Amino acid sequence: MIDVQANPYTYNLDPEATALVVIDMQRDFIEPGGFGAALGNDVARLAAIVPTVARLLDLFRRLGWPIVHTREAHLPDLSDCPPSKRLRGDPPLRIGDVGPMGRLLVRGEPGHQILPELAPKPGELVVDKPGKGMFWATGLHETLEARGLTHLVFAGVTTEVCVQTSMREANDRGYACLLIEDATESYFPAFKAATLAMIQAQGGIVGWTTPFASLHAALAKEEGRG
Ligand code: C5J
Repeated sequence: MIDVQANPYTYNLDPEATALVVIDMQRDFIEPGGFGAALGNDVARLAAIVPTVARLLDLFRRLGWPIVHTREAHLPDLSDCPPSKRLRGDPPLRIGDVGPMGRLLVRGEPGHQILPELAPKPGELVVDKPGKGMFWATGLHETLEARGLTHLVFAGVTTEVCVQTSMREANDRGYACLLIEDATESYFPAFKAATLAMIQAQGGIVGWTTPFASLHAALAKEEGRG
């Protein structure tokens, strides 16, 4: 096991059983003209973490450890999008409507793609999910179990929605979860801060958090071996 300095206390990472999970670093959430912007959000806040997520991906690639990328989106006929999700609120464009990056939050459209600088490489798992959580209607738990993975390092957007939902679901399924603080972001700074505090509270009730530098320092020895 490798000790990673973390909050609320040291995270014991299993080098044989750890995957990186990058949640929804899609154009639809991070670029102007996508789903996030249609909801009235300042997407520039999310773009700020791209360099740190890229460093995290590089680290896992150098180590040869598994990487999972998720994308939130729906089938073109929207049969996997509950009306309660599509009809919520009063945005100028809804899921499935045509925006500057194609139909919002629909699979195969330009906005569905992961940012080019974080694009998945061959051999990395790409999971399309219709919900906020990464296990709903994806079969991901079975895939991770089949590979013997027990430890998940999380990054991506948004902290309090898809990242937190996925991390809570993973925690309930028995994974030891570590969220990289500067590789996740929210449209709302207070929500990010609250999410980190919630995860750490009560002895790490949902898992652990740490800055990228702590993980990098802890894995430096492993990298030397790689
Ligand atoms: C949202 C996400 N915020 N990826 N999706 O609707 O967090």
